[in-house]
Amino acid sequence: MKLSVLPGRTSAALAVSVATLLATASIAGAAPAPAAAAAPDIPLANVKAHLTQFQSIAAANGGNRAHGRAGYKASLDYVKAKLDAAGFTTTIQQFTSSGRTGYNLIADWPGGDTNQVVMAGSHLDSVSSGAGINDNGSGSAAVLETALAVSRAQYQPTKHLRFAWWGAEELGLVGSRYYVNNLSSANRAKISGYLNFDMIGSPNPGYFVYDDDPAIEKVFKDYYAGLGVATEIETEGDGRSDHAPFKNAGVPVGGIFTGASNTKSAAQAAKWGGTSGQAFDRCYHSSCDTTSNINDTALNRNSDAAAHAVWELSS
Ligand code: DTR
Ligand code: ZN
Ligand code: ZN
Repeated sequence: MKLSVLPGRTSAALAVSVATLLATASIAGAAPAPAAAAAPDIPLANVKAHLTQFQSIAAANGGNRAHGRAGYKASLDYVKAKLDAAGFTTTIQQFTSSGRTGYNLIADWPGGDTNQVVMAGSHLDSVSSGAGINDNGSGSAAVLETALAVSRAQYQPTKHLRFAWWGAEELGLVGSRYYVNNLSSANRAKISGYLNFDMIGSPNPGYFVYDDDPAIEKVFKDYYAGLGVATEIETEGDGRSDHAPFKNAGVPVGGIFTGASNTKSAAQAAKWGGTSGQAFDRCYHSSCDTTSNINDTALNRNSDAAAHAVWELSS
């Protein structure tokens, strides 16, 4: 049985854990079943630090991080540098859309069965009207921090982990569709699931779970149930984000979402808090989608949900 020592555990705590384990084993007469490695907590401060970086990048590059603009490439370079330093194998996939060059960033975590690939992704581009911090800095930062947590833990799951940051989602899922269309059928068949994170920190949040693959949906719903948080099926636009090309290619997909321009109902406000009669994100696709346009509780819960699903589905 491999004892994974998560960063931050004191040696005393580890000693207690080992002693308890041995005691249990000796009492029970048999070693307990190996516990599935649990995902570590994703520090909200780390996720928000990435959002601050994305906002600074937008401010230094014409006010946005849109496809084909300097702010997008600077965002990609920021994310790639973090992943390279953390031991990922990164690949930049280039494409052209609307006469401008776009880029996907793919990061593979070495190890695991490459015939069973678990992917987690988010679009990194914003609209041209603003910095795109909730849409979709929130998903991009959560996926980045989940990948960095894998590195910190030196997690070695059974399945192979691959993370992706898509370009030109706002132009019509261009980057993710380009990726899927350029997979061989053999490589496409190796993807056992794709998890999508697009808008997961909305200021007036709902807790929506994609109702696509039932097994993936259950992982998310069970996670929130453990927090005592009610969830609803995502209905604000099936197929309106980067999971759609994977789903259309037959890959099991899932994801979470905190809402965009739809209005929160009184019943939803009663169970989730926030303001009824108001959009989940009043700054959707607007210049006010800044670091002030984030609900910390939602971002915290959903970053942890992302890590939980990655650990659970790859173990
Ligand atoms: N297309 C996304 C916003 C969006 C709308 N409906 C959903 C459902 C699930 C995820 C995202 C979305 C965007 O503007 O990036
Ligand atoms: Zn958008
Ligand atoms: Zn989005």
